[in-house]
Amino acid sequence: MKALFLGSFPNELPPPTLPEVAFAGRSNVGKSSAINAIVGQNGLCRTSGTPGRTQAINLFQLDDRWIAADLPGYGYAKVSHGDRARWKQMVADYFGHRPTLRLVVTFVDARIPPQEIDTVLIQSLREYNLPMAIFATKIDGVTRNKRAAAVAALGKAHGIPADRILPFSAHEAIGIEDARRLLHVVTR
Ligand SMILES: Nc1nc2c(ncn2[C@@H]2O[C@H](COP(=O)(O)OP(=O)(O)O)[C@@H](O)[C@H]2O)c(=O)[nH]1
Ligand SMILES: [Mg+2]
Repeated sequence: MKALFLGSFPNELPPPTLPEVAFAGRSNVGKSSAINAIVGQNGLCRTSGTPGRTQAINLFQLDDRWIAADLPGYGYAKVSHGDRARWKQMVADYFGHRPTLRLVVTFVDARIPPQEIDTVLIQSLREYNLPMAIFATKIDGVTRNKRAAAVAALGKAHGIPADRILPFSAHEAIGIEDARRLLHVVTR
């Protein structure tokens, strides 16, 4: 996939143009790794072992045709009250004012029980009436015969049919082709 970094935007975004897909998830969930794997370019998004403090939306233009918006991670315990409020404001502005937004992908960690904070985000996406998908990432960390049950539990907790949750792993290249197909279809 041809990729062009459009910039890191802590405040105002460039005006909406091409069809856009947003990627959301808790800090450290594996979002940057997943975007890199889907785009096929390691190092496009910075990955790290320590939850970042990036409070900005990073935009990438892909195949001259669509835009990926990497939203700041949430749920990191050590951020200040002010940062948390800023995060809320930023994503509310974004979800409410991006007419080109075709899909919001929420990444959840397949290795741990469903997280309340993810339910909160998914519920707010519903309130904005935004189409959504869930990528259950780090699925490599779940024993093969327990993967279906893990996905079912996530679906039940977040109120999403299990067949709309994509098992994913950047490390073991699981779900990458399905993700590419989905993103291609929604940005057509
Ligand atoms: N086991 C496993 N670990 C992953 C996977 N994807 C990312 N990670 C690890 O999770 C940590 C955070 O990854 P990163 O992509 O920076 O997460 P982000 O904060 O959500 O952007 C890093 O240590 C990655 O190596 C995956 O598919 N499987
Ligand atoms: Mg990241």
